[in-house]
Amino acid sequence: MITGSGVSAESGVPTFREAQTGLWAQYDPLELATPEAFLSNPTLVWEWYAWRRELVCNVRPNSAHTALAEIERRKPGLTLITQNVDGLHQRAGSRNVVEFHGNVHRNRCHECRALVDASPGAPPPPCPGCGGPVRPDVVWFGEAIAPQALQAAELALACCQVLLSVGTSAQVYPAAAFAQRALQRDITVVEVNTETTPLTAHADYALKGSATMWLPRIAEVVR
Ligand code: BV8
Repeated sequence: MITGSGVSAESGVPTFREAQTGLWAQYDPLELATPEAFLSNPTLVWEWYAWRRELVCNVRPNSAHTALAEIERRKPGLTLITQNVDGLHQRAGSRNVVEFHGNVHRNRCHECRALVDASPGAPPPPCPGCGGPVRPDVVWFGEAIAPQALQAAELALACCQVLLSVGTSAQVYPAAAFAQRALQRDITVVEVNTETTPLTAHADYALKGSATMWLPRIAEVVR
């Protein structure tokens, strides 16, 4: 299972490529979600994540999130690899979640990577351990995926028979490579998306439509 921001869309969380709203409409997420943007303007990047964190805290998981948690209860071997940083899968009850791009509710030191408690308000003080700048514990463009997340995702791919790709534009790597690698290994790939993506033509089953339309139905037939 791999999910993208389309799963959270129906909870009211803008997908990564949708225009940000309000003050943030003038910024491109692909540019803000980078170490360069943080180092050149830490306050701006911190405030963007504070806005996203608050937005996510004020929404609820939707029926796609709860259907995925139900599928995991019926299929304990399910691994949910999510590109989303909003924590909504865990709030819906999913347990075996690989946060491939981190989690916006955690903060860490940009230098020593130690997790740091920081209030979501004003930009945080320097890292208490090494004095480095504190930033959200997410993976930015140009940064490597955390080794433990990469290892967990590779393990899941190594032993999976069906890969469900839900609500992702399949354009961000290395996450997008998983479905492609699954197809090369004769793993059945099912895509759920409201639009066509680079994966659609290659998937074994491309289910056009929303995550909240398809995932409860899939949960119904999973025994
Ligand atoms: C790295 C956290 C190397 C931050 C994010 C080839 C190989 C390797 C790397 C690259 C490569 N080519 C390019 C790269 C570099 C880059 C990359 O992929 N760039 C893209 C733009 C081409 N990748 C990286 O930089 C990665 N790191 O490669 O490091 C390295 C190695 C060693 C040492 C140093 C470096 C890191 C990428 C991680 C970036 N961080 N998030 C944050 O969130 O602020 S990515 C970000 O995009 C989000 O996590 C988001 O989830 C993710 C992917 O987007 P989607 O989830 O797919 O969202 P999107 O809006 O695109 O699409 C939504 C989809 O949902 C749409 O298809 C829509 O139709 C659908 N939808 C909408 N509503 C619904 C729906 N579907 C169903 N139901 C609905 N209701």
